[in-house]
Amino acid sequence: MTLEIGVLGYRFMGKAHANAMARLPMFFPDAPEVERSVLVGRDEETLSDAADRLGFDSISTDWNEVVDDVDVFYNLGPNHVHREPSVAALEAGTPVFCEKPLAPTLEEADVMAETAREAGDDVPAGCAFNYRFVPAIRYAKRLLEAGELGEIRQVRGRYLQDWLVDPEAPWSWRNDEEMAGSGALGDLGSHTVDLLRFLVGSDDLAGEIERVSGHLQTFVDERPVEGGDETRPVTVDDAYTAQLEFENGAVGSLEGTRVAAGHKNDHTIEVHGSEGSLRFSLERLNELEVLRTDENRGYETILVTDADDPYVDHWWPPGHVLGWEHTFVHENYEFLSAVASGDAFEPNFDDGLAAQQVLDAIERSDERGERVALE
Ligand code: SOE
Repeated sequence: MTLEIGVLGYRFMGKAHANAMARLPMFFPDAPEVERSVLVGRDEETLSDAADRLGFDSISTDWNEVVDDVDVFYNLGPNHVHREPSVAALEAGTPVFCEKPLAPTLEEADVMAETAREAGDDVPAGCAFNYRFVPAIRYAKRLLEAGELGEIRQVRGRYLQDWLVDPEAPWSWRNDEEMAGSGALGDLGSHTVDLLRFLVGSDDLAGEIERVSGHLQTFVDERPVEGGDETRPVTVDDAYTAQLEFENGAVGSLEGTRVAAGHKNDHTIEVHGSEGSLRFSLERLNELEVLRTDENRGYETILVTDADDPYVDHWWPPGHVLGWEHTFVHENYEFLSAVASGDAFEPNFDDGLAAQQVLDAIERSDERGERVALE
């Protein structure tokens, strides 16, 4: 059976997912066969060029016509376009893979998660948190779940970028509250929150995040529109920080920013337990650093490229490192396999909603100037 895929969005994420689909038959021969069937967007000319480049058979400028026609619908559009087409697809019984954050607001994320629950387990609704599919992150999860770090006491997550340091950097939908929801908080913080939930969120580790305090800041209030003299207001945060309290009493701190000069896509996670610590950096994504308290003489660097490391046997011999794009191949493999077999897929819309609840609480805390509990 060949799965016909409809994809809304052909820019950054469209390219990343189309590339992943193209790699599947070569490197994951047990993945279901897929056909990049229809590419959805607004402008026919740009869409046709993109469809040729990304290997799609056809184009459509109306997602309504696509959502119940295809076997799987990918929603890779800007955040404000996540809800309506995703809900329509799920109501038509079509599995959906939606980019993160799940929606601009908690209310919209709630509706999406509720629709996904009603659609049932055999209509997977995935939220594309691709960093869960880094082999070193999976390796870290194994260590944590085997109890090797003991009781989890403290976690730290930082996602630093610098593409808005320059006040003349152009305005985009990512700077607009209506379209994006929030700025660094939603775009980057959603990844960090999801990774922490994935790594330490189970009941026998730290559990869910229960209380937060947060602070959001915007440094440049308006930005030039590309190709004109106009400027538009920036209505989202350039940077955020937050403190977390987990169910088991563990504490955490988060940072996300688009103005950290010198940091391009620098996502780091650190976990400290009673028996040891671990740290991961996206800039060295083939490695995991682990310290055990019984050999407390500095971190050991583990090169996570052995054949028995997660996903690695599909690629190259040890040391022939993987990159950012491989995370998309792995998540597409897992998601499309779940669609074909009718198995559950995670991260799903409930995971997207859980991340959104934390982001929303961070915003509420910033507005009120006090620590808030998750609702
Ligand atoms: C832009 O900040 C961005 O592309 C995010 O939207 C992605 O989710 C992240 O992986 C890289 O940076």
